Amino acid sequence: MIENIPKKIKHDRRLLARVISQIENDTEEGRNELEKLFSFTGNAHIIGITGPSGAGKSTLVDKLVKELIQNNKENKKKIAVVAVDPTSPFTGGAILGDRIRMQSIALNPNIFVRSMASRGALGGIAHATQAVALTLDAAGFDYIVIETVGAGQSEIEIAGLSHTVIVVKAPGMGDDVQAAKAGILEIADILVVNKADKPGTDAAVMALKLMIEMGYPAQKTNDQTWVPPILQTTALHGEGIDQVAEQVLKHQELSQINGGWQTRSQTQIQYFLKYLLEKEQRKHWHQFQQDKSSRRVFDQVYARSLSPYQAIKQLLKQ
Ligand SMILES: Nc1nc2c(ncn2[C@@H]2O[C@H](COP(=O)(O)OP(=O)(O)OP(=O)(O)O)[C@@H](O)[C@H]2O)c(=O)[nH]1
Ligand SMILES: [Mg+2]
Repeated sequence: MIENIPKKIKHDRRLLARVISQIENDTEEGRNELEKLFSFTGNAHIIGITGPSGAGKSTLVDKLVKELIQNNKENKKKIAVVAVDPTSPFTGGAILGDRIRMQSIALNPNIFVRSMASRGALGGIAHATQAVALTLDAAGFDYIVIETVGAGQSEIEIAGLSHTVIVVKAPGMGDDVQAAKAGILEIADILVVNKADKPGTDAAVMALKLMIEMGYPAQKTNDQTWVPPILQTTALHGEGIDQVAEQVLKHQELSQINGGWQTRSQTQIQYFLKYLLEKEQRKHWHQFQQDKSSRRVFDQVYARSLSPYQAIKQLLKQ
């Protein structure tokens, strides 16, 4: 048992890395540690970055983090990056790739980069990511950038884990507007068309603009309504990154004024609680399956003498 973890992980990176692993793997030690850290969380601004594979998210993160650090020379902001990798932990290839693409930030003492393999654990990826983010929050990081591949579920989940969501697209990646529409409007705070050096950029920007205009009719917006800006970047050459950083700071500022920030922080907590509750329920389920009296209830349902609704009521009573 490590004494005074909250203080120590602020200064000891190896300890921080170890604690993160325990918390990520949801070990008993990890849960104990998070228990101690929890009251020190709630300060970090969490930035989620999602979008199709290969859109340039990691390249953009690398440049964005540098920009945010440079923006804040005087008061030395600390930034952590969590790259959630969808590939198997056994290949390791893509994780290494992320490390290389984020090379220029990995050596800065105010920046901490962490890759997570997403293992396909039952609903656990989002939870593990969130637990890691809480640890970094307690360790005093001002910004936590979470990169995840935008594939179905994880795209929705990232919104529940972040204060600012950046959706990255690249021109000519074949994701038609219809498909892009699903979910994007609900989750994107900032839209980025990366690889603006490639043909098709204008068309991609136009398509997104139309979508935003339909979603946010001008007459309904007011000073406190955030309308997602559409930015163009060539992350590879660091072009347009200053605007992304500027919009992130603007969004952070506005959401702190209009209450959006606090609402999202509460949503994040709700996600965490929901996961824990569901986990408890899964435990119940395993117990039911082993328990004799539960099996009698099952038998009645097999025989159609009891409805599933009644059965659950009885099981919960036991
Ligand atoms: N032409 C061009 N290529 C870029 C740009 N940004 C990134 N790339 C390249 O696109 C490829 C994918 O970039 P990544 O940053 O790994 O993309 P990603 O979205 O993180 O990919 P995954 O993590 O695998 O989903 C790399 O070869 C980058 O060098 C850009 O602005 N222009
Ligand atoms: Mg990446």
